[in-house]
Amino acid sequence: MLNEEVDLFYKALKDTNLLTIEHLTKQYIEKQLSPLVILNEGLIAAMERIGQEFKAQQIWVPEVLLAARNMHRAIEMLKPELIKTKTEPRGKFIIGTVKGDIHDIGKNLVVIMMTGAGYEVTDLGIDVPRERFLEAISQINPDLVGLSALLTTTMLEMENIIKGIREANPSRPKVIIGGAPVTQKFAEKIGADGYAEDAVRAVELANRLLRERS
Ligand code: B1M
Repeated sequence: MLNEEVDLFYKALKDTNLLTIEHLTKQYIEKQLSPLVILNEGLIAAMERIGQEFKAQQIWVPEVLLAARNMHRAIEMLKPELIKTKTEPRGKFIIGTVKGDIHDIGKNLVVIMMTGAGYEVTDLGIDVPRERFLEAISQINPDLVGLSALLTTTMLEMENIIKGIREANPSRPKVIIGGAPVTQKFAEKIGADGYAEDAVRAVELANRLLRERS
């Protein structure tokens, strides 16, 4: 996507009028552009700019909240396109953003992509404590659990949750983690089964882990 096009998404994310992002997203869907290109090269690239402005204290939480609201709406519009490839049921997947963390845009994308790939997904939402993960795991008996964190402080909670999961059952479910501050090295350090950089890679990782298991 051209720089000028990313500018359009950036401006639409900052617009208080929800119609701006709706019109723009609709226009790009009608252009038959891949929904993943609209998402990654348009929306996520624009949101990264907003993150940089936030870091530099050029904008404040209300503006970031506005951008998040607009991003949610655009993702809702892309959702039918993103899950078009739905296939046979593959396995059960539980996901949540860990305790202390309320960022959910990336986690919601993982939900959409995993649903589209045929997983039966239970979304525990945001700010999810270890006990809630353990309770859901004992009720649902998932093949995979996904943990998302966007803060360097809350990513530490992932280790605590993984310890709880392993204490209950060392081999099941597989645990995958992700979120902006998370790395492969960190995943290895805390005993996760894998790390995925984005929602598409989360599906690839989940498929690989389940293949290796069987
Ligand atoms: Co927050 N925030 N925020 N924020 N926010 C960040 C994360 C930050 C990097 C901004 C910055 O300073 N540059 C910074 C964290 C710094 C740090 O810890 N090192 C930050 C901060 C500091 C905060 C507050 C503390 C601010 C404050 O109150 N003073 C506060 C914390 C609240 C809390 O959680 N307790 C806060 C609040 C908020 C809002 C509520 C205003 C809003 C969130 C709204 C919402 O989510 N509903 C918000 C936002 C929007 C952001 C930024 C700007 C954008 C995040 C985003 O949605 N990106 C963010 C800056 C940035 O990341 N560039 C920032 C788009 C999204 C698609 O990407 O979530 O990374 P992401 O998901 C990616 C991958 O990471 C991956 O897949 C997705 C792509 O496909 N992925 C997974 C995610 N989870 C995965 C799980 C997987 C696999 C892949 O497997 C299970």
